[in-house]
Amino acid sequence: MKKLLLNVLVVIALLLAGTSMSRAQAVYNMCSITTTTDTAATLYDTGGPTGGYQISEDCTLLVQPACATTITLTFTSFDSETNYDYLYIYDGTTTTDPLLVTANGPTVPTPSVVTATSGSMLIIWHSDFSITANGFEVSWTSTIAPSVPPMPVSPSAIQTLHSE
Ligand SMILES: [Ca+2]
Repeated sequence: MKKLLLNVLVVIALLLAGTSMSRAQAVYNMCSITTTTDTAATLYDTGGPTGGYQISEDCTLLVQPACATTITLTFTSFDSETNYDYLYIYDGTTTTDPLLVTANGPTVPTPSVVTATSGSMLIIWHSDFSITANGFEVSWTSTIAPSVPPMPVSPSAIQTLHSE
């Protein structure tokens, strides 16, 4: 019986550890990485939270959290040169996948919150050869498919996990 209690405590501890891990938010600038498996993060233009972007930037960021059923991206701020500097958000891994939103100009796009359901989100940024602006701040969160059955978990199942 004590062993069962210990096992239950171990499972609870693992669940808590998982929760706190998914709460730790990364912060990136566009063009600093090309892929990420982060379930949640904040993304700025190349100038970061305080600076604008530069001319002639072309970058992609593929967001692919493991087992993501949804990835939801929210525009916190947006400011680019109208008609020339764009941020595209796709539901998938390539530009042939559904385009969720295109952002350009001095305000956040409509819709300002988009959700990818393919398991991947492709973010593409382009600025042309002249004129820059303040850039953007976006952030995403994910819904992850459960990888183990929810409670109740049998003691024998926990033993199996431990022996692996
Ligand atoms: Ca420009």
